[in-house]
Amino acid sequence: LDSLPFDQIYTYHQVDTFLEMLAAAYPETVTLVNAGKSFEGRDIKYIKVSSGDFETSTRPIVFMESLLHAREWITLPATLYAIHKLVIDVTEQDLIQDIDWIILPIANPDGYVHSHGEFRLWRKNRNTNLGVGTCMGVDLNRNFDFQWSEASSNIPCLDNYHGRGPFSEPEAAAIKSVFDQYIDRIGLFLDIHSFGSMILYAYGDKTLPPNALMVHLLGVRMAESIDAVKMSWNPNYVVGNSAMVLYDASGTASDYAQFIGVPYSYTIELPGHRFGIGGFGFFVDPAFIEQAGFETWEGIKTGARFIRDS
Ligand code: ING
Ligand code: ZN
Repeated sequence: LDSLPFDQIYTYHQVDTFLEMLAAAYPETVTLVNAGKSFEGRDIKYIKVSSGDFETSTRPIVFMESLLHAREWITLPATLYAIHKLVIDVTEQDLIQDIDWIILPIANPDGYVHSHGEFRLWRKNRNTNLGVGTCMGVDLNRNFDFQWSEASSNIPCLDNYHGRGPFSEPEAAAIKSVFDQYIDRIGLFLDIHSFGSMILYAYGDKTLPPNALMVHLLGVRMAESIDAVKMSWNPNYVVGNSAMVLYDASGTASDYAQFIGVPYSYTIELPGHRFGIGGFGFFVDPAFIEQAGFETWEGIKTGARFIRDS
């Protein structure tokens, strides 16, 4: 447990076991919670990390999540690295002194399992879409209740199919339940995706939140923290409004978080495989796994300290 190797990609089951062991080994700081069940019935677990009593604390919360999209495997070790540095190998005590954390490593368990066994480039969840069409899966990052269906697809066979309605998918609803419970304390939301080396913020229709200047500022600072330690062959991070930098999108988790009042909400696109072209950017270079965790952690720390101090 104290030497979780960072040179490999863990399966859903291995992560589940790890979280159970972690909660058992560190009962003072870690609480394991089940946010709900996936379409196929897998648990969607997250940990709460606090040096005090999480529930009665008034500390700001950093909420981070990964693998909302199944094929974005590199995001998992990045999240596990953060857990490692917060709980097991604590070198910077201040990060748990005045900040509480919610970390949800596998937001789309069914899709993730499918991407291991059946189809490596699967993105969506595994809803059977019975009565809607013959293709499976809903894009969980189009299923949140902000501008739902405005810039996404109603065709179940497409990778950005938004589902039957806002929060129709149990995986998106599970994340919503976390927001519902802790919205007053969540100061920073990080939805970790890949790939593209980008830090993206609201909104997916090119409009901006009222505090966009500050959101951009913190985005730049997080990017600078990562760029300072990144591999030379990877590009610098690009920071900006998601629709201006990338493409229009609606119903995304990070837009939803910003809209309901989380002051700083980002989608972070980790770097792709260095030899990746097209879909191959999702493949994982074993030599980059630990580095991905290490460099992303630099950005996360910058974000966490900023919201603590502001
Ligand atoms: N990219 C994100 C996606 O869901 C995104 C990009 C996020 C766009 C948030 C707009 C808002 O398409 C990946 N790689 O999933
Ligand atoms: Zn994604």
